[in-house]
Amino acid sequence: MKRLSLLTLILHSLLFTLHAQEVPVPQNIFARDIVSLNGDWHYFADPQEQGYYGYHMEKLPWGYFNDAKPQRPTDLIEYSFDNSPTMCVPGDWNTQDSMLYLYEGTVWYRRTFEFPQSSTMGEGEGRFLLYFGAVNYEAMVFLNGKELGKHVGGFTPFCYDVTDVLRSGQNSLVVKVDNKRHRDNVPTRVFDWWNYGGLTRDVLLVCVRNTYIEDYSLRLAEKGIYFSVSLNKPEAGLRVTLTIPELKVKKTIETDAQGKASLPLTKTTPQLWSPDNPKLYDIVITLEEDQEQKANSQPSALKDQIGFRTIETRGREILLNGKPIFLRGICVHDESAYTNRRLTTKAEADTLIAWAKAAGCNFLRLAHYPHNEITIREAERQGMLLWEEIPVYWSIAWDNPQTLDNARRQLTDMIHRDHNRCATIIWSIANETPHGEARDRFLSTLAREAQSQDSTRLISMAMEVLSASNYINRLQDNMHEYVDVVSFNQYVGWYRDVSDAPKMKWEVPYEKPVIVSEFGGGALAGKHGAENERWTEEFQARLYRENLDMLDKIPGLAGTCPWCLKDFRSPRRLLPGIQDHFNRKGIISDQGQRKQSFDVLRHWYEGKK
Ligand code: GCB
Repeated sequence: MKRLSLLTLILHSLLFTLHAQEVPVPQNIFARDIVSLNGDWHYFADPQEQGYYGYHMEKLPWGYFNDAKPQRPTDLIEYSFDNSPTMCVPGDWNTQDSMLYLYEGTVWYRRTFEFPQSSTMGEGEGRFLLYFGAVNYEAMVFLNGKELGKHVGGFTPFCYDVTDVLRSGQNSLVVKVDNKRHRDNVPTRVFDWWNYGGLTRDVLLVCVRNTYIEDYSLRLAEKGIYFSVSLNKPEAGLRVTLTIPELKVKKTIETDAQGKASLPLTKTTPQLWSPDNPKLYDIVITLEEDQEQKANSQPSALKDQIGFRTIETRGREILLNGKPIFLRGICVHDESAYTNRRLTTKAEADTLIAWAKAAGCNFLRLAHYPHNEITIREAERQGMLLWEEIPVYWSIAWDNPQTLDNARRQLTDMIHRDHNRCATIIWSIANETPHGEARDRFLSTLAREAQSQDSTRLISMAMEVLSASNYINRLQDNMHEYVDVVSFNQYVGWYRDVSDAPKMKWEVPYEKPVIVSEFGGGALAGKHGAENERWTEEFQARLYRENLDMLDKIPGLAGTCPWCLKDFRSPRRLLPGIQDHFNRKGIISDQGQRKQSFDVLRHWYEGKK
């Protein structure tokens, strides 16, 4: 009996590995031939993971991923997706089911779908990819009972080739999602935001040809534009055509033996993208099919909108398109206004961007992990510069090579997803990390990785300031060598005495631009009182006035990002009647009320235009 089940297990795992494979996420997924698998998914919580492990913690071949149903009256099956409630995907589970508000553990999700969904789908040559925009934190994906793989990291997309696992008729897609916090994860066990669990971004079935454009890049070069493209396999001699109608560009190039091609367009001078002129160009990239496919198919066309700009530093200045710019920023979490849940729609992204613009901002720090791609695209359309970040936050397990691999993968995936988005000017590799050799090794590896993946943007990280004496703060961090912009967080007036700001002096001994990546304090919207009474709007407004005066004196100040745009949920914020699970450092409340600090900031930013 034992032997038989071992054999079953071996066969089972062999089948799993034979049939599906994780593949790189194709660039610009929304422009592909996609079928949405969003909508209502059945779900249930499984705090002991009994749908995956037996009572001796052995893996179960008959786990919940089989989506089994009793066939005979005697059958014992102690779960049922069909009879479980549904929740909306994309979305977090915490705000959709009050029982799951603070839940951290495993939830099983299932949806069924018909395949093919149209008469042409699935005919002839082609592959099918299953795409997840983000699943927090660990996802195990099963299609028709077969395990496709496991993905770790809550904010970046991933994809499986499911061509051989799809079946015609009804398919069952099951995802085991686990958002338990662990010391060795990225982020680690403690962080100041809500640990929203679930299938938080889109789930899509993507139809591609056998050979398809996996990635492409268009950017401003020293002269004109530089275009490069790579296929999903090393196929030579395939013709790729780039069209930019407004610039009268139509050029065809051929792939080399690695399935790559590139082209400098030296005579093309696009208008430059900037917050004042967020000019985007429609582009089309087509891949001519190989001979076999040519006969019965149209060339596949990929459409995108691309902006062109440069970003660099000169001494202590940041230059956008060659001109110094002051980054009038603000920090924000990937959480919707009013409903206060994981952001999932364009309208929700637009609200946050509109609020930031009303406060006079031209720059958003997307804290502390990669945000929804919708926000990045909307920011690009609306002329909002961006800082993107990975969740290397506070005290990561610096000595664990797997933790480094995890962080590196999140960084690479973020860069891969957004490298064509001109709004993004800074990749941030960390936030408020404790100084030390192991940390320096870890972070310098990430900085070098970001630099090698993308030399067209600036690298930064939010550093911590260790005060040298009571009223002199000197920034000292070995990581200064590895970043292009020196950024630091500081909470003078909040985590230290409220009256300190006017006395404080700052020293930044590096010949690099400086961004104050956080400062601020809490206030409950509508609570009024004296300027020295904590939690009042008056207290927060005073803190803003004094901090802004203080920061203005920092030599090389090239931008500020107060913490933060909107009150956001955090399980660390417990004070009843004031916090109630919200970090109250927003200049706007969770219900959209502007606090007095909003006007203080807006006024200061007026003077920085
Ligand atoms: C910080 C963190 C940020 C917190 C903030 C606070 O330094 O970077 O994630 O939410 O302070 O409110 O204390």
